[in-house]
Amino acid sequence: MSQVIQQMNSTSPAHVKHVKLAAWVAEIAALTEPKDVMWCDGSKAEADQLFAQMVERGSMIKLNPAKRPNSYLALSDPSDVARVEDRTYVCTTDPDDAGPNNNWESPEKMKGLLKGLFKGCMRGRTMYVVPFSMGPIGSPIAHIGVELSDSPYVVVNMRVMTRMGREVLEQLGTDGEFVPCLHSVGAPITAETPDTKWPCNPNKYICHFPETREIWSFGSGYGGNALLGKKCFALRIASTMARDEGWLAEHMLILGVESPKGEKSYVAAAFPSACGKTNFAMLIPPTSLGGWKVTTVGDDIAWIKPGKDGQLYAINPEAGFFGVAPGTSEKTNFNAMATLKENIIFTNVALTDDGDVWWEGMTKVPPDHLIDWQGKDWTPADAKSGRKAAHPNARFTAPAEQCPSIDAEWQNPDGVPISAFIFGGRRSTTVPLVFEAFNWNYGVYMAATLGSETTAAATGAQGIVRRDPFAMLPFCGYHMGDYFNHWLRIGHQIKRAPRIFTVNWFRQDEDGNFMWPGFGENMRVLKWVVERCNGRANAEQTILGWTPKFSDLDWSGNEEVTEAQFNHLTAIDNLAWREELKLHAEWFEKLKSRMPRELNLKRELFELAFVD
Ligand code: TSX
Ligand code: MN
Repeated sequence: MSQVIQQMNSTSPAHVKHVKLAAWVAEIAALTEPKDVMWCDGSKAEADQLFAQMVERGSMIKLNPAKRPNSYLALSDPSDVARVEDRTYVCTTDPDDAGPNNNWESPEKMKGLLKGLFKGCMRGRTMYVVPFSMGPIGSPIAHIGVELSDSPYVVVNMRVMTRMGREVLEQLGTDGEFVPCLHSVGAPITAETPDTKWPCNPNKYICHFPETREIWSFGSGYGGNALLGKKCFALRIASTMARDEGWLAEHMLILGVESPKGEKSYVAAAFPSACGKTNFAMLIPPTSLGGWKVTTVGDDIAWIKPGKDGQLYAINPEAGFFGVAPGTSEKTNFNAMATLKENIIFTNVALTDDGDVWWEGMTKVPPDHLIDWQGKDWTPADAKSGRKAAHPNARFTAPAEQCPSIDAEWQNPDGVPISAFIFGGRRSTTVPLVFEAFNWNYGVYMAATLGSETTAAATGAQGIVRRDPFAMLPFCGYHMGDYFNHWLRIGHQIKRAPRIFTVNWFRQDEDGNFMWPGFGENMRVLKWVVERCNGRANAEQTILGWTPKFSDLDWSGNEEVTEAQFNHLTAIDNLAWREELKLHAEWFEKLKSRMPRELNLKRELFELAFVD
């Protein structure tokens, strides 16, 4: 095994030629006082050894290899189950640079506070050095990070979610640029505080320093709080890099659409949470449409840069899927279920008696007995009292290459050319099934006012629209008004701008029934979208934009939607839109200090148009 374990105070291993990296690792080791430092090479042997250690300590359960080969289950502390937005900070010199969309503290004060928390915080633990590339190694769109973490769970997850290890260190060379990402669960092992199965600290800080491009995360071992390549780097820090350098770091899936003739188009799409983004990224079209195919480039994040030809090119900076398990089934996402067959890390799902996993929505009928995500016995009787076997935010960590629909170009270092952007929210009223913006700036308006209704499960209250512009509200590392300006500017800079569409799979009738069947049937909409881009689909002009008439979609094999239903589903209700525009005004008011004039003007134009 090529890993190097060292005692602290000794120098870096011989193969580490990057002076700045070696110095930073030594500085952090001196601050956090781990019992040793391990430079991760990213090998399978290294991961196997870490899994074995975690199984021995009770931090992971090895699943039955006959059912789920090379797969593990981690059950977290009940206090550490999701991203902690109220503990997430963007630390800029000027508070207005962080904007009202972020918690703010000054870099100086926050660094001081964090240095206090990190002092000796890794005592008794190993500090892992995890070099990782967001995007194919060496891609002109990719960037490198190095995470220092005292969590072996983080290491094995980073190995799936990023390109990680020795090759990245080689790519860094002697002076390559990297984003330093410091992470600790904040639970030193002492005589009074022995190790636990899921160490964490009730005092959590997820801090970003965009001006120096650094990340410091303390107290949580879960998901986006701890896997720092994902939301912290690939979205919050990268969005500020993108603003400064003229590209886009977006909370978007990327999919390929192939026509029966073999014509390929790529689409990037942003949806707020609980809209089925991963399901859309892995959609299986109805066979009745005659050979249309959807392929997956990514399910969560897109880094998009203008190419020399003036088009936008996108890469998926990740190498895996960190998806929500509950609700995933062969019916809702066949490709995801196939991806999950082996080599998977599950977190907070339930354990079956035969050593496999289960979660709500996986099968219609639950098993007779389970161990739930808190390690307690569970039977279907518990479902009746509302106790869930899997945590609603339970996750799978899966290698992207195992996805049957993975796109042939998903690792292309130059990215894939984007023909269309799609923005979608969960709206029971007002927003029609699909429409195309008249131009880039109208599209930016629609994305800037994107909203999604809270589901009863999340808040207890149904039907309240939360604004989530570009699905980026929790992930934009700077002022949202500046972000809108950046999007407007990009539109001027590129030669062939992608067309921009709004979709809504979730409109309901008066009785509260979904009017659109969704899932694979969304291919009918996606086909119209790509054919609009290729100049082959008809549309009707409305106040909102271009919308399809019933006859403009391909209904081959359709048994679900009548023309009358479709007209209901795509109707534009002037009264509802006048109310909607008032909410847009309230929303823009919150971003006033940096709000682009262009978007306020567009809002007023819509207001005039909707007064009949
Ligand atoms: O993921 C979803 N998509 C996108 C799929 C490509 N979901 C699940 C959202 C929760 C994460 C959807 N739910 C979609 C959808 O298009 N549409 C709906 C609403 C819906 C739910 C159930 C039915 C129809 C629509 N029908 C039956 O249950 C039979
Ligand atoms: Mn996401």
